[in-house]
Amino acid sequence: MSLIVALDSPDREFGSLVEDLCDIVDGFKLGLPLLMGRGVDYAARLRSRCNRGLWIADLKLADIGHVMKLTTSLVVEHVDAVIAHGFVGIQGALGELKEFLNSLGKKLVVVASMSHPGAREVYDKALPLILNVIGELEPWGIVAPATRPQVITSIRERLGDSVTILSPGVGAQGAEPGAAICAGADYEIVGRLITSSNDPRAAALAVKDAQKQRLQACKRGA
Ligand code: FNU
Repeated sequence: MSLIVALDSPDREFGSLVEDLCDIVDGFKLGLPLLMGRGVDYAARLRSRCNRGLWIADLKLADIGHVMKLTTSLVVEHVDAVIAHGFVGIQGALGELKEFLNSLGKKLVVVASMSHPGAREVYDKALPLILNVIGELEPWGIVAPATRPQVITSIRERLGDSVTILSPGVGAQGAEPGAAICAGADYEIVGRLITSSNDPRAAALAVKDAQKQRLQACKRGA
């Protein structure tokens, strides 16, 4: 199963957790609080504890291309992919960022919709427009909410199999492990359910097991 662990707390030493989870997860996503609190070099220190899997900087960029590139350049050497918002559009923004990341052999991930309840207020309404942007831009990956699997299904139908879908919202935000994968996601992003556990390795293994069971059930049409 496909599991990426979100590391967000700025005041937590994640080194041993990363080492503990390294052989059982598919990657780590570094949040803004962590990167701002610890400094971008911390990404390199964490990565030295687990040099495998997909490492993502969740910068949630939403600016002109010039500034998104400047921000990205501060951390990009330590990660494989960077997350940006889709609503800023292509010209003078995401197009420039994608070109910059391509030139470095790095991946762009664009937020298609978000996992919190307020995403219904604007994001859901804007989804068709954001999907136009994503369809034209063709980023490596997109973010879509595990909390609303029907959104994932409709995005997958619209964009096909070529895009990688990463889904946050599992655990602390209410989605059950495996639900997003059943709906068409490639990876589930899980933070607090694992990082706040007394035994993060056991929690991650439990998520993987639940994903497997859910996937078997949904393949049977349950
Ligand atoms: P957890 N995240 C999210 N929803 O939660 N990048 C989104 O729509 C989105 C995200 C991130 O709740 C969030 O920043 F686009 O503890 C956090 O790092 O499992 C993680 O996914 C969820 O953390």
